[in-house]
Amino acid sequence: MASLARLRLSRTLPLRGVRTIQTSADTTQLHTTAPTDPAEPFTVKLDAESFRSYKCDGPELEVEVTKNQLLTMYRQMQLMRRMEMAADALYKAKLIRGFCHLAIGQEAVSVGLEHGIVPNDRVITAYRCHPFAVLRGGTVAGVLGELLGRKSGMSNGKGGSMHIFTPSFFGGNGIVGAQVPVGAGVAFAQKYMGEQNATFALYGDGASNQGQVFEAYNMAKLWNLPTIFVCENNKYGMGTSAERSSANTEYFKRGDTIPGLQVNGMDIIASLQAVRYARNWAVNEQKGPLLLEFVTYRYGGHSMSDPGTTYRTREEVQRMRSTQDPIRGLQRYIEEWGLATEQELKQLDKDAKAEVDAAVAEAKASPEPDVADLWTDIYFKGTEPPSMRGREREEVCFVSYIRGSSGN
Ligand SMILES: Cc1ncc(C[n+]2csc(CCOP(=O)(O)OP(=O)(O)O)c2C)c(N)n1
Ligand SMILES: [Mg+2]
Repeated sequence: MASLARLRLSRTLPLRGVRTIQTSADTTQLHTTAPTDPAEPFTVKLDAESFRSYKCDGPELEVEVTKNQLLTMYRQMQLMRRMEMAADALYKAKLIRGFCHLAIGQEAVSVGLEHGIVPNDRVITAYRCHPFAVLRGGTVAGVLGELLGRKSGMSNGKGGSMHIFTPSFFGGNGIVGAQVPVGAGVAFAQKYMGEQNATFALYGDGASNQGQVFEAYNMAKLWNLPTIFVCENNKYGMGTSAERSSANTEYFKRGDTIPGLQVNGMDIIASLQAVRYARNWAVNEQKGPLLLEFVTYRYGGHSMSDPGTTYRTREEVQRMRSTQDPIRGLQRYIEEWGLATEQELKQLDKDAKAEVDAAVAEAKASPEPDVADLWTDIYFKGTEPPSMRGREREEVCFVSYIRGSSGN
């Protein structure tokens, strides 16, 4: 459809004569008629500018989706945004302290990623981690409880915003870039164990210049690991624009011998297709690592202490919100293709808000950890090891525990 949303973020890129990525949220067209059965697949066609590839062909523009899937993605993106908005309000009410980084505007990346992978794949990211934690098996109440430092939190209230995990989600990491080699290591384990899975290691445009990122690229390529390096290019690293920090802002081309794919990260259907392609590349075709760059945008500041308006204009943020929003983009598809009415989508919004309100109440009602909990673990429930060496004076040897002795 023709709309204001055709405006391209890529106009701001300084390189002349280089084809730029489409970053509008609503340029996908219905290819075949949408069926009445909500579970029956139908085909849509992405804008030709949705991807740019490097040393690979890139995905097909025709994407198979179902009504159920599109509605689920819509509800989940709304839920993620509502959760982050609740975190924002709780922070401003001084109920959340410390670091807190929100991903409002970037919902098509987390939700699109989740829909393109399987539960046994692995995901690891930096501190902007709340949506991934929920989508990978956590709950909104568990994330908000963690942010509030309550017992009901996913790390029992002792990890805080940046340190949330599930069995398939390796956090939540505060040291910029450090999660990238860890992600390559997780993929190494998958390959070593003969699993048919991949690891998606996410990092930002700011992190992308770190030496350890390139070290991880090298090992992953050398050993043909199923690692998908995912650069969430949201245009800024704290208050520094990508153009000011990176000599080469085409992050998908920075893997040297590792092929890459740049994708419109504001269109959830393009995001989904890119993730499917990447997973197929690493798992089914066993071609080793791939570098996936999502071109996206964060509406808020870097963290709660950053108003986000000193290094970019209010107009820029407003323009992105009003013309390229991923949730509004999917809403347009759903309405135009006759999959649901505006009223039905409003009801999904209301349901998401009610779920988040209930989660806030649940988290607030949970007590803070006991002082004795200073000595207990912070594992996601059900994944605790049977024993931890050195936790208490009596517990001196984990190895003897495994051998079947009493553990003393
Ligand atoms: C090793 C290290 N250096 C610096 C910091 C401070 N720091 C936190 S976030 C950040 C910017 C990272 O930006 P980017 O990778 O683009 O991620 P985004 O915040 O945009 O998601 C910096 C420099 C840190 N946490 N760790
Ligand atoms: Mg960034």
